[in-house]
Amino acid sequence: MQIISADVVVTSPGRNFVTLKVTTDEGVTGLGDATLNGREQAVVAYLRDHLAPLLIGTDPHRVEHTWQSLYRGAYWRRGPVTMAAIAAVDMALWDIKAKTAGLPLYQLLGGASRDRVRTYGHANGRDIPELLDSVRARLAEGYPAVRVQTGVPGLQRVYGVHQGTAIAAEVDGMRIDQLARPMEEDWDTAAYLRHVPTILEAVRSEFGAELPLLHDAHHRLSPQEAARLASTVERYDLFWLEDLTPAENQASLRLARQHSTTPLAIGEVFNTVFDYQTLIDEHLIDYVRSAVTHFGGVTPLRKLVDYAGQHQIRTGFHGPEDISPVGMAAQIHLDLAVHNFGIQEYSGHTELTHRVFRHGYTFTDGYLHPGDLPGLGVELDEELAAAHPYVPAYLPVNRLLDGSVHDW
Ligand code: CS2
Ligand code: MG
Repeated sequence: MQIISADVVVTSPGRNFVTLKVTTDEGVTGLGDATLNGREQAVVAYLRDHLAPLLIGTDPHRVEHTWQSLYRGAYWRRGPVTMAAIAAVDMALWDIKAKTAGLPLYQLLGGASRDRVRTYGHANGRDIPELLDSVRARLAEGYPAVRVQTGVPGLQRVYGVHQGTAIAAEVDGMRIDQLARPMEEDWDTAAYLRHVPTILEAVRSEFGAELPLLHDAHHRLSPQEAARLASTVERYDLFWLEDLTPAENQASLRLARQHSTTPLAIGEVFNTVFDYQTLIDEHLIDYVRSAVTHFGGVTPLRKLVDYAGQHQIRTGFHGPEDISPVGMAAQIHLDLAVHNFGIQEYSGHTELTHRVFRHGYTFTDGYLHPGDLPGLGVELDEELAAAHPYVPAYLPVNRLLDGSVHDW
């Protein structure tokens, strides 16, 4: 079997998605997700101009060899653009391999280790009453766990707070056609640190002590602030506290670990195992977050999961709307198969997105299952995809009250 074409499809059914479609001389095709929110076109160029030509004429079954060739052959390694492009190739080759075998991907990854995949949904509100209503809505949809985010008193626009549906084709309340320039959000860490305990206190008193609660600090705190927050919220028994501090400096998590037993999750912006080494070797985290789309694909992510598992660290793959149904399908197969599974983030997608990417995975009463279609189980409606062309859109930027830029 040989690859005869590798085509990049960019579509925007409410938000931008980048998909690689690999076709073989035997007519078997494979799909891969290469969506990098806010920098999509950089990955398109990397795929279209640099990787696709190298794939023509190669054997799609040589998944490991192709991954190593693309990673080592570039000389320049790592980084979100490179690893998203390689991820799309890797997913597509696994899709082809599993389709050729007539098996769903999870069967090639060791088979099912569980019956279904537990998820968590996003609850948010500008204030606490809105947040409580949003938690009720997620529970009514069957989510067994909920991430809680709200506005911060005194701040106008904060990450993770948008009105209306949980399945947002929006970024923090803005439609994609309103993001041709980065939306400005504002931030005040002191106000945020004062506010978080009141959020958790309100949710715990309304919904009780047993509901698994998650909160995302979104890379905004210094190591000292992170340690203080992890310690302050310990009494609320969170399922996890996410992205406490920008963890390029992995050692900075030591302080939080010394001051709290609150479970920590990190890694949605990490793209190789080297981003995690200190965090895993010193057990500074409890969950690894990288999505298959941003970590170079199924091949490296399953290796990371095994490495993390040696330290009793579990998975919590990133699963917002900007992971396409192709990337989501790939990680649900992994979720079902790996032993040290933790939880899967699942924001869902819009109805139009589900029509562009017809998929075999199911979401029922808060649990996912990849289904048993051969391969990833996803089909791309290229005609419908073409009807929704790319829309230039940036992620927001964060500013402190003095106007200086801060992590978003
Ligand atoms: C967030 C993401 O889901 C999460 O945990 O951190 O929504 C993140 O803001 C987006 O994926 C950025 O594109
Ligand atoms: Mg996050």
